[in-house]
Amino acid sequence: MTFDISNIEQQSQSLIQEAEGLISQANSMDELKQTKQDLMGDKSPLSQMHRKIGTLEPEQRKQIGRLLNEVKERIDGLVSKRREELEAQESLGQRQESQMDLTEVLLFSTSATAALGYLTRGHMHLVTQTQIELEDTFVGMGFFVAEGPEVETDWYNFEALNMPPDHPARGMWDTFYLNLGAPESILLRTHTSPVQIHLMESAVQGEDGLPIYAVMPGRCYRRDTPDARHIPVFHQIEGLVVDKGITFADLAGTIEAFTTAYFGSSIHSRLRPSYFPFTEPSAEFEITCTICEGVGCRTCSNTGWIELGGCGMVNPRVFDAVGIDSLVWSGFAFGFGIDRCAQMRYQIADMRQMLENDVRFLYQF
Ligand code: FA5
Repeated sequence: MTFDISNIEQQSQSLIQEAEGLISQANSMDELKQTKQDLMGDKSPLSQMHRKIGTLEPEQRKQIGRLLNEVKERIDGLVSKRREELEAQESLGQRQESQMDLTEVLLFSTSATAALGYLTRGHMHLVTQTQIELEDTFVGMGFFVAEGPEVETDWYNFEALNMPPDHPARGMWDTFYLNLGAPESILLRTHTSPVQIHLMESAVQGEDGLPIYAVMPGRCYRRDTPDARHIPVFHQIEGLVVDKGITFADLAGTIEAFTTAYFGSSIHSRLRPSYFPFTEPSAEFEITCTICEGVGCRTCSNTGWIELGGCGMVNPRVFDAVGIDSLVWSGFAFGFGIDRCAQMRYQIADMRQMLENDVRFLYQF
């Protein structure tokens, strides 16, 4: 638009109307800046008009000057108003982006505190709860609870358990080594069985002596590829009984008594021949599938049974390693996954969920 001095008032009105339309259509600060430049910049009709004022008669100059100043102020006002609107929209958008989902608070809360909208206090992780329940079950059966180190020497994790260097059974456990080789390998224990060795050593050397009826829970580490039933850092609970006249029937009876005490009377156990270097004979023990209660389902591959752990009679070579006379004493040992136990008990499809720290998962237990 170019200004025609003879029609200045009408043209001022048209300019204001045009400015209103353009300014209201500016949807960002950049667009608004450009619109202002088009309306009021050096090349705008308004500036061109200002430049012409000098050529007018003094009286006309005053009148048109005032009119153009009013147009300029009006456009300035429209631009400022639109700027404020855009700033408000921008900060609302930012707040919405960074906003917490307050409905999650209710998700994490128990029904009692949900009404108040408060976060509940934290609670023990499912695996810790399961460990404590397992310990209680075994304590109720006459066992005591012992612990051992997570960082072990090769001797405790392998050699004393009848796996000398180069024994092929070491391959059963893919190991994280902290220091491989001389003078002795240091590693993260692959199972809780080395705690058997610590216990038997201190029973022989210390005051407690024999017999032993103990369970030993703890964290274990393996270079296992994570899947629905395996994680690289998991938990086992080991059992060890050393007494006079202990037989395989005691082992089978103990496993069955534990299974019904912990899982309920509809769940039973069975033993199947297996191999572990530190027990002879050895077995895998299975329990009735907790998902289908023995009928057969996908989880148990339609067998009705699920493997929980390994067991067997303490190998006399292990007794030799710790200085216990195997002609006088006999015993059994077992070991199974605490995480696997929780998975079975609470029917958790994928064990990896236990490590993800998603409180919506954890608060279910
Ligand atoms: C052992 O570790 C033997 N030490 C058990 C044992 C003890 C046998 C005493 C005889 C006498 P195994 O590698 O099968 O055995 O592991 C036992 C159980 O630990 C498994 O059945 C499973 O429940 C659990 N487990 C093993 N690896 C993992 C893993 N990567 N993630 C979760 N659970 C695991």
